[in-house]
Amino acid sequence: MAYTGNIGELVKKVEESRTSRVGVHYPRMTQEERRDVLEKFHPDYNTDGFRNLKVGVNKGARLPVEMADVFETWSRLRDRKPDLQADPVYDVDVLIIGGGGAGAAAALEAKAAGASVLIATKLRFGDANTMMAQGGIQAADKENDTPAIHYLDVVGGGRFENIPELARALVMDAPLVIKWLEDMGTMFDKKEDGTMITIHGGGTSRKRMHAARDYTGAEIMRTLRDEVLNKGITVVEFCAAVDLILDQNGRAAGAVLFNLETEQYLSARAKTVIMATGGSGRLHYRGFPTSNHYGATADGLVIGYRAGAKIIYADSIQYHPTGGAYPPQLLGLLVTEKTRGLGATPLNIKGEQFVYHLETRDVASSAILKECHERKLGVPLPTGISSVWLDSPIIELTHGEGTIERQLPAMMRQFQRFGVDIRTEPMLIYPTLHYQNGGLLIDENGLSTVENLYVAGEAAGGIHGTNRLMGNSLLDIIVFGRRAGRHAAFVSKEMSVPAGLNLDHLDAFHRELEATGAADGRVGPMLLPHYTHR
Ligand code: MEZ
Repeated sequence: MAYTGNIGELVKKVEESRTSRVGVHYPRMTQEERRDVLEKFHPDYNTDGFRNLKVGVNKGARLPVEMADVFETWSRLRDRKPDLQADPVYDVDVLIIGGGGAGAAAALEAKAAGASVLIATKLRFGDANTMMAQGGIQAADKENDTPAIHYLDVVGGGRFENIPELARALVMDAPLVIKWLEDMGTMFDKKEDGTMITIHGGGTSRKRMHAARDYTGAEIMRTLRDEVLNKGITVVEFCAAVDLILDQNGRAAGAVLFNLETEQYLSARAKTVIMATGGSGRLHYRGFPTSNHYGATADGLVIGYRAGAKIIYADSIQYHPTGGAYPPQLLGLLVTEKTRGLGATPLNIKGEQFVYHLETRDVASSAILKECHERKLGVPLPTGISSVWLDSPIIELTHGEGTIERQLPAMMRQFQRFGVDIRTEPMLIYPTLHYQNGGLLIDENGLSTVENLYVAGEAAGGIHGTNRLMGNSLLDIIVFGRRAGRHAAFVSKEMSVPAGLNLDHLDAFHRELEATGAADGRVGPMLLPHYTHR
């Protein structure tokens, strides 16, 4: 029992109300109530944490301050431009930057289409947010469901801001993606008769979340990584892209890589480039803790933007309602939404539910912030923060003993390490910085606004509008990774070797920084969080 003292006393309120909550659904909010709680409590609606970009193609756009700061940075190559006319260290058709799920999926499709492929990744192959996604991947492949219904959920959840063609591509490819993964060896949870077990996530109107227990991302990444290695695709690890190389026509034609171990700069020439560098949670917007991987420092956004790629909805950040709050070692770590999907309920200090357990993430997070900060009904923690309960033991009462061990084994172990048995004790949670809803603007093939530069995964924007639903990220990395890989390979086949390689866009960007005084000595991309021990 990790809950002692005051918290130990407060747990009793949760226990007292538990049986009265089994099978009873707290009312969902009306659209007006949702709008109201978002406007008052969601961090994206608080103008304080934003500023306008002073330079680049989206000059004037509103960005979180921390993101604007990394966008407005000097290139690492400012005083040390490599000789691009010399033979490049790597020379391929398709250069993929990033070794998470999107990069791996893109590599497999590009290779299958006959292209020569290189994956360059900042850390180790598979060290990425894909690995850390837990609860599942959405696809409308059951009889009571269709991609059209999935589409309505996606755009409703996205506050109707999604680019329709991208949302359409997402849902239409989804059933095929599940089959593709399964054929490669991903082990999804199934019933004894072989049908997939699917459950709800926040904001879904059908049970379409396919999972591998609560380590779905790790299982998908395992499959993809094995397949990439089996296909003999070259992967260079600990090599971060620090800037894109363009050709004489302004098309993407490679990247300058920085080897983190040897500290050498290497050039990679390519006919096409796929940016699959992931998100930016490690920028810790507004000081929030994050569920994100260590490498999530917005690198791809920074170098893509410098090369002229447009961004969309970069001011839209997702705070996952259920980040760990206590014990302190769990602060910010993901408590998977599958926990809510199985019926766990958010409760205040009185043991009272205050929000329907499957509201979308933006609404659920806002309701928690309201409970803690306006209604002052959060559970005060010895660490000085306020939190709310997520009543996990109710899952056992609803679905039967053993459900948590079977369906949430990773979650159970994560809390058990610190003395909390989530089968009998509720969790303490608070919103955590989870996802960047926007990113570099793409089309249905993953093509950015810079010719021959593709983007897939969290670095891409427009698919999810301003609020992504659970399980649509593991889906989008595969959908747009595959689309980008295929298209890039196709384009590469039609092209001759790019000529006139240059880094002239850096000079232009630096001139803008100089003229506006925007950079203030900062160098980017960041590559590792500022608290890294180097
Ligand atoms: O899509 C996600 O972000 C996801 C699966 C996270 C989770 O809560 O498990």
